[in-house]
Amino acid sequence: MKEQQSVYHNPIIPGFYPDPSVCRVGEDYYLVTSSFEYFPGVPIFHSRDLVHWRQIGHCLTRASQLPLVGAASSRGIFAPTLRYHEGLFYMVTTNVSFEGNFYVTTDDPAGEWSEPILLRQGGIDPSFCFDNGHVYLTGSGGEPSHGIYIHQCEIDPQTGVQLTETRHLWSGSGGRWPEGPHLYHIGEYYYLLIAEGGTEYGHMVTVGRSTDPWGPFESCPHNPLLTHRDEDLPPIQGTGHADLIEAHDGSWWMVFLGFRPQNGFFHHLGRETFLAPVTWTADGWPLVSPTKTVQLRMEAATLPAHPWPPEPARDDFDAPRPRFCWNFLRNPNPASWSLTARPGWLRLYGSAVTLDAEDSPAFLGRRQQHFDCEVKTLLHFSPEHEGEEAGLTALMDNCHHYEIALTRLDGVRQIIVRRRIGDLCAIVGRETIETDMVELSIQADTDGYVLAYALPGMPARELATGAARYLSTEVAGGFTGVYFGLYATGNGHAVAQPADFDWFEYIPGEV
Ligand code: 6LW
Repeated sequence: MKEQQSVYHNPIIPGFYPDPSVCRVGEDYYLVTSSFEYFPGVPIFHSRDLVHWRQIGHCLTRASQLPLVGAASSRGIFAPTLRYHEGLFYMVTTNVSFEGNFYVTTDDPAGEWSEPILLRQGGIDPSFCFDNGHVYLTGSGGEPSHGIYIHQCEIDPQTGVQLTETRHLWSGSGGRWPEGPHLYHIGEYYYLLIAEGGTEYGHMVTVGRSTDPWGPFESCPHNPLLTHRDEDLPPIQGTGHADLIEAHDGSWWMVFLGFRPQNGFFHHLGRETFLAPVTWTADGWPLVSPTKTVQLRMEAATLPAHPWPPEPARDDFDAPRPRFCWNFLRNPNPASWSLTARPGWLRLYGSAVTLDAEDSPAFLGRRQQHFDCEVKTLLHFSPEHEGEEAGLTALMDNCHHYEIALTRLDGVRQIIVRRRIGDLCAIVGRETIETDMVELSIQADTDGYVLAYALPGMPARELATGAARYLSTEVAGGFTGVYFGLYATGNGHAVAQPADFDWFEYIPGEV
């Protein structure tokens, strides 16, 4: 018999993994999160204990499911909902840059998902509730100028066709931006769990209930169920956008997003996935905790622990497909990268497009998931023409990133560090080098980044630093978090030679 754990740690999925939604199939749990302008989209995770998650794929792996050409940063895919019903998984979400609300289905969550089925109902944050032959599509709609509210219609799950008009359902408990709704039929009530307050420091989870799926909904007397808006800034803020789940042992849980401010007032890892146990009051309302807050170290009995083997720190690029942790920016040009052209290396073919564009530069990146960590790569690149560049970046969005790169500048081969912070862009470190083989590294802590390089057989040389604050949500805005990326660009023209990366290491520190 496996041991129950009495302690677990939040966030359960660190780094930019917001708007979590969870479903259960027997003793298996599946979870999805938002992905915005990154491709493939909507990462999907598997767990056996709700605490330990491992990624098993993405729901949106084809451009036909996920058009992102020209999508602005923090647009693209907003909050998804994952549900399982009679042998099929349904993932419903919004591509705010293209077709709006749609869903995809599969019988194998680790495999390919269907082509998108478009939904007529507008707004964001769509969710399905399967209920005795009815399928309710609940979402957040209205107009910012006339008020946002939760709305709903009934659909045919085979075709997506809307069977009823969209109706106003609930405006929440009084907070701004009622959104992220999920409807559940539990016992004699329909519970409508929503987020209010906006996905920043005022965020909260609230609930209403009704005996009818169309309402009227009575607001829970102890709303909000969860909020950190009245807590000291560190360690957790912005908790909201939750999804409720009954575990196979009958215990109840909630996954939700939150963020961890650093040094006072900023957070740069994005909104992360958290977990809290839920109990029920005698009069049938869910309760997270009497304080309405959660901790990083949660003292709670969980399902029997089921950890997964840790991901190896080093990616040797010897598989033909990128590992699940990797993402492209928007829809990558298939000719911009290869894992087979030079076996055992990632090859990037730089185009004119730079990291500054809301476009698809030659780029492969993964989330920064730990405040303290180090990333390293071995680059082989011969910049022939002025401006040709390849390197390693810490990137919040197209206007906020730091990079260390091998380039040709003023007719000479150089290693540079560039800081791009909003309208300010400067090369803040540069050294001439002879070789075309160089190890690049970025060392991160809660304050910022140290960008360094090492020539073969030589100790590393620190070239410049960058403050984490300028890659934070408070500075950059938006909904995402920092990525570490490998990239190549000709800064206005195509690069003559490909950039080859032999390996990449992500060495985590403490969560
Ligand atoms: C998400 C919505 C939200 O769709 O942010 O403000 C959006 N809250 O619930 C993107 O995560």
